[in-house]
Amino acid sequence: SPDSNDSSTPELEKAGLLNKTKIAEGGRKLRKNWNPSWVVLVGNSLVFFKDPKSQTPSSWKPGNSHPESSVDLRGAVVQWTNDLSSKKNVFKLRTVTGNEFLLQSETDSLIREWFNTIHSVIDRLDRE
Ligand code: I3P
Repeated sequence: SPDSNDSSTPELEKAGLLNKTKIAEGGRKLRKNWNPSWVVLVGNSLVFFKDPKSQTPSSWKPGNSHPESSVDLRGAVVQWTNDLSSKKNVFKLRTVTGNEFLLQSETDSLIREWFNTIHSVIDRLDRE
């Protein structure tokens, strides 16, 4: 479409199903609650959707679907962790506001791709 490179329409960089739990809010520890989440990386944000069965890669657009929450990646940190979960393939995402999430997949290659992509977005924002 003619608008596909409009700066007001950030490019969808990645979308997929991950297991997610929030473990801290504003630096305060939360009780874990793992759930499958449809995760969309678009522009500087990671956007989480509930009900992954009803989501498709094209349904991230505002109006098509209701995000559960959204994370600003500017100043965020990602870090692999073996200590914060009994699950394998877990990395932690911490935002500047002190929100912390664990993201996990049973598929090694898939979670590595997510880590690398998010990491590169954070690096790009750090250099701006
Ligand atoms: C938690 C649940 C989580 C587990 C967590 C448990 O119990 O089993 O899946 O995290 O471990 O406390 P509950 O359902 O009673 O809240 P992992 O799967 O990531 O290990 P934790 O307390 O050691 O973090």
